[in-house]
Amino acid sequence: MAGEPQDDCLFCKIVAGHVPATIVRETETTVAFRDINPQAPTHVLVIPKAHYKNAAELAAAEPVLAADVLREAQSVADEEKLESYRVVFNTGAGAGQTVWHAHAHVLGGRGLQWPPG
Ligand code: DGP
Repeated sequence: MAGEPQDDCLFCKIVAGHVPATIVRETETTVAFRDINPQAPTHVLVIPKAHYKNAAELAAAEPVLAADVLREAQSVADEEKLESYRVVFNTGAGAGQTVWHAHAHVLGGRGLQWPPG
């Protein structure tokens, strides 16, 4: 069920501490950890602890929690001293989503091209 931990979800396992991750921030409702395959000098994923399959489902079900994720993205950028950065929610396989637990990519520390690939 949406919002409940899923046994087969990698990011739920990171939230539970069953899969290791380099956690950089944690709040009551969110976890931020370094991406295993970084695409920039700073590449941190911010996730809600509750399981929603993508950002749209998260925002529809729990808008306050979606705002928590965005606030944490800013906190990561502050801690990493990023003057400019990008927050990305890949939504759907065609956009590159591979993990079906909502997550914000926080990317920075290098110049970022627009439009993205
Ligand atoms: P996306 O492609 O938008 O669904 O992003 C999923 C990201 O998750 C991708 O950039 C790689 C990252 N990732 C996948 N497996 C792991 C893992 O086991 N640990 C960490 N830290 N990141 C992972």
